[in-house]
Amino acid sequence: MAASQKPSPVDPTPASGTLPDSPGTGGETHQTAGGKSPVLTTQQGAPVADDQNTLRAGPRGPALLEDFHFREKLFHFDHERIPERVVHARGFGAHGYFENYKPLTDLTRADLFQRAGEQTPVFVRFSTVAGNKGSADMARDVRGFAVKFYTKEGNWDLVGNNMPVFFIQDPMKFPDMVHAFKDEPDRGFPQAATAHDNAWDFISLTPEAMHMVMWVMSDRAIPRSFRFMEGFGVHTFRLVTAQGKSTYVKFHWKPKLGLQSVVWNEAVKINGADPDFHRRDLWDAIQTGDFPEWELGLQLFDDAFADEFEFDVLDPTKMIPEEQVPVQIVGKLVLNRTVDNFFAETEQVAFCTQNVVPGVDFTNDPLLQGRNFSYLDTQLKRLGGPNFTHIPINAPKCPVMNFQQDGHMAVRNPKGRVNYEPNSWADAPGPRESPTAGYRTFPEPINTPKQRVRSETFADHYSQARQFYVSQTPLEQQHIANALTFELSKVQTLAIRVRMVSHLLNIDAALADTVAKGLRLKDMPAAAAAAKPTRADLKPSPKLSIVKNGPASFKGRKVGALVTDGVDAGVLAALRKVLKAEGAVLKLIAPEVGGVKDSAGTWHDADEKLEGGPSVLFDAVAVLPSKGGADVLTQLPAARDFVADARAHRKFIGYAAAATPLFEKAGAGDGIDEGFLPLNKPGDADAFVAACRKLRFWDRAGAER
Ligand code: HDE
Repeated sequence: MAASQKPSPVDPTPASGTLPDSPGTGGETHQTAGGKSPVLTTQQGAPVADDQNTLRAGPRGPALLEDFHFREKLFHFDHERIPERVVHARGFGAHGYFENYKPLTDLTRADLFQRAGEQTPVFVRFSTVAGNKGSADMARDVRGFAVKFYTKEGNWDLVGNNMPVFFIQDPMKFPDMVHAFKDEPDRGFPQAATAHDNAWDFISLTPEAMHMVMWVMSDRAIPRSFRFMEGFGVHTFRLVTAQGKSTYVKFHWKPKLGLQSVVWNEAVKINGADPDFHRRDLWDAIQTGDFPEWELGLQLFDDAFADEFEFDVLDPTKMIPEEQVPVQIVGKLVLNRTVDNFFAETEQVAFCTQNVVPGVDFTNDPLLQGRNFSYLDTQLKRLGGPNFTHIPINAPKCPVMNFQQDGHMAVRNPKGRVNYEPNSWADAPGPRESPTAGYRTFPEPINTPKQRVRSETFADHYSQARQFYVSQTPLEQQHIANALTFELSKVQTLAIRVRMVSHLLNIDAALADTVAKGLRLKDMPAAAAAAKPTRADLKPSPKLSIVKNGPASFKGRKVGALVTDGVDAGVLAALRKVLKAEGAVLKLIAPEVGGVKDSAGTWHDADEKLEGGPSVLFDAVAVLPSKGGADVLTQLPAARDFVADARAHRKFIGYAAAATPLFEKAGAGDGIDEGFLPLNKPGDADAFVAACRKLRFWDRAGAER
């Protein structure tokens, strides 16, 4: 059997083409039940005759060591796992491009920003932080938002989060922080949750964390979708021109579809109904051609601003309100391709904050400096050697020319004799450095003693925490208070709860009071000692609220329609049409997964069986039983939950008149408010979808469940 050039079925991802083709089996095929299949081979390419039975001495005898196919198969299987990321283990990635709107030559020499309309390939990985690889998507947590730009002058990794600040100011504290947040070491739980003693013990002893705590207790920590959340580079970076001029920059990603989060009770239920809620959402959107988009925004400032700003721009627990330094939009990020192989791409992608390109530089933010060590270091453990840059997902898409060689799994091996420089091989001297084209570090003057200290300018821990809190709508403030109360109620040590409330007193007295009452503290503690008093004069920043920055339309959102046999054919058709025009999705939920027959006798396949499609999975719901169908639904607990949850989560509910008995049975009968919209005739669909653009009927009376 002759080897051919055709790739074998185990050929690596085609993404970058840096790996050689495996020889395969000469493209021979076999007729099988499923059609023509290529011949199965060992990793060495030898064709396999029997993949069902091990080689043994006689039909009932012992296995033989000689069975190279079995041993190789098990050996490979035994080594399938690599260490999961110590943080951000659970993630989901996709490919796309960044498109630059206009040349930014005056700001940076970074190649990707030089030409209007130029597209640079990217890979983006979203993640939760604390949970392990198998944890649920909707944990209350920060979301990672890591972008790898494959530029013509090397890979630039912007490894950000969906919150613009961080818990700590010094990288020395990162291992302590992560240890405290993750499952407790003696018991191995709780998983993917900070609602436990160790986490709040650490936080309550770390006043610098208070600003970030406000963000993590807000609805930002339970986003409805990766597509509806912002991203932030967090640290102050530098942009540097070809002439060496530096401008400070904070990077922002703004979702084109606006911001949206879920409410906590929904989050808890989503984790049960669909632990893959976020990854499925991104996968579905890309697969159906509804490509998620964000715009890249820059906050630009100089030393003069940095000097007069109330806080230190090197302090990663502080942000710069957009009202103070507006965000300038310079380009867009489009995710338009899901991965071919989760492990090869999403798992093996290695983001390193040290990956910058000429024109982008670091500042002395201590956390950023610490990260620059950690990310490179962690890949060695995770990916097994220094050649992880040879893996297609990590390989730059521009020439890589240097004399680094060998090591585990070296794939990109240079030819020829020269492996050092300088050399005197005139015919093929190999690459040499270029003082003009090469990366040049911004020559920031440093003249200061070496010491282990925390800068005085980092000492105000409460003012921006307060500013965040007072920038929220009353409902969002209530959610923060509820989240703090919930988390601290899971803390068994009273002293920790009390210590946290003493910090809240420095942020907002009413917030501290609500939480103290929610926890039923016997006495209000004294406010925590503060290095700097809280500034109450910082203006609220409306950009910090999710509700104030919602979408302009219902695009990208989902309606779950609960239907039965006899559902009004005209209403269903109209709803489908109006939602399609809006760019939203309709999913049909029925008592049986097979589907329903509408009033005109047309069959509709269901997307979900009722028990598998609770209302928490949708942005709005329509309850469209026929008269007879309503009798069936009222008997089904899942139908009652569908309605009761949608109502409690303040969703817009479209409904057929026949649904009223179900509402009564679900305890929602006398609570039919303006968030309930009739869907009795085709013309009603427009008003329903128009209402849905507001996402939630926040004015609904009664507490959220
Ligand atoms: Fe990370 N972080 N981090 N982090 N981080 C990692 O790198 C670390 C920080 C962020 O999808 C690790 O490859 C230190 C801030 C994201 O693959 C590790 C410090 C921000 C991701 C690491 C921080 C982040 C990571 C684990 C404090 C927002 C996931 C696996 C000095 C700006 C990237 C890995 C992906 C991952 C270290 C703080 C974001 C261990 C030491 C601040 C999005 O290297």
